[in-house]
Amino acid sequence: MFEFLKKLIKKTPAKSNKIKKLTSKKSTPMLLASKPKAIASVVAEKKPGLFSFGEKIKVGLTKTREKLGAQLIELFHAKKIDESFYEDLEMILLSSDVGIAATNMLIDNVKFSVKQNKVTDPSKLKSFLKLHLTELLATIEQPLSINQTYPFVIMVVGVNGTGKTTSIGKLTKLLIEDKHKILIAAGDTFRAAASEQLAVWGERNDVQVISQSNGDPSAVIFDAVTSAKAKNIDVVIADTAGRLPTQKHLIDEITKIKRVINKCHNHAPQEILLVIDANTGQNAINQLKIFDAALGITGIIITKLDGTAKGGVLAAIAKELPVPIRFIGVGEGIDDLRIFNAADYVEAMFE
Ligand SMILES: Nc1nc2c(ncn2[C@@H]2O[C@H](COP(=O)(O)OP(=O)(O)OP(=O)(O)O)[C@@H](O)[C@H]2O)c(=O)[nH]1
Ligand SMILES: [Mg+2]
Repeated sequence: MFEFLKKLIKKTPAKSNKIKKLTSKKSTPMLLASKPKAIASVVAEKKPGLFSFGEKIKVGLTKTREKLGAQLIELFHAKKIDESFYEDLEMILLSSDVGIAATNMLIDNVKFSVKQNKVTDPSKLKSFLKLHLTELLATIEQPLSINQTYPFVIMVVGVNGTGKTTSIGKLTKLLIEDKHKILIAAGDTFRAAASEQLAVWGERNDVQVISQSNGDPSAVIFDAVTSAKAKNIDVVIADTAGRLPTQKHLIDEITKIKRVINKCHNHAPQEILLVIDANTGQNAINQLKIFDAALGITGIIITKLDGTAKGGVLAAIAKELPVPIRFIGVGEGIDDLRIFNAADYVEAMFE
């Protein structure tokens, strides 16, 4: 795990036991172990942007917060806590993309807290709602850990236009800041412009991009992993073409890509990141289910949280198919990728 992440996690308030277990696992990043311990934290100190999760996500979630906030203010001004109060709360959560299962669970938990604390004033409920949402989201707060056999291969997959290539550009920068040597594989051979787009991100980060004109995606990524082994590269990030969960032949193709990577290096790919556009709403769960069944998704990047996304889909994921949210995208720029932090996220949604 990045050293600066450990710092960040320590700062995070009350978590469920589950997440405590997840984040307290003592990992010994092979690469960082051989370097002065301070390096990553020095990098982090020089880059205050990495810590400004709260601010950027707060700006990003302005529209969500304004809408949600207005609804909640009205709700919390209700005279008493009764069934119609909970029905209104249910509607608010559902319209924020939280999904039925997570909404039911949150309402049950809020009801329990109300009873236990003998609360009768509706205005006190906000803190319970925040608490239980944070607990739920904390179960999928598990940062990326680059601590397995090298090269560590990250395969990036998802539906068309969700932000895969852009996220690779941003992630490359974060990993370079954590002192990793990176190689990018242009595994989207479907569109001619795709490798050009990736080449631009390669230049911005001063990182080599392996591509082939008219190449087979599996062959391009195989070449990149082989080259990474020869050059002692730590991390290979492989882009792939966008595909819909309904396009069976393309889902089959991506499982083949995974198999080929595994033939080149039997621990790889160590990470399969699904990139989800936050504006997708409840369809995100469907995307996750199909990509997970085909590939075994190990982590998620939620992009475009700076737009008009309602933001509740993360809670739906936590409840229905809890795959760790590694990062969130809060803009199109190279610094607009944030390590997901449940407490800060909930704070940005509500306050
Ligand atoms: N506002 C905003 N825009 C983003 C974010 N991430 C990506 N984008 C934009 O979304 C658009 C699509 O991004 P790409 O990275 O090309 O998406 P992709 O998934 O690689 O697309 P395909 O390869 O065509 O499937 C671009 O205009 C990006 O700048 C984000 O977090 N916020
Ligand atoms: Mg792309």
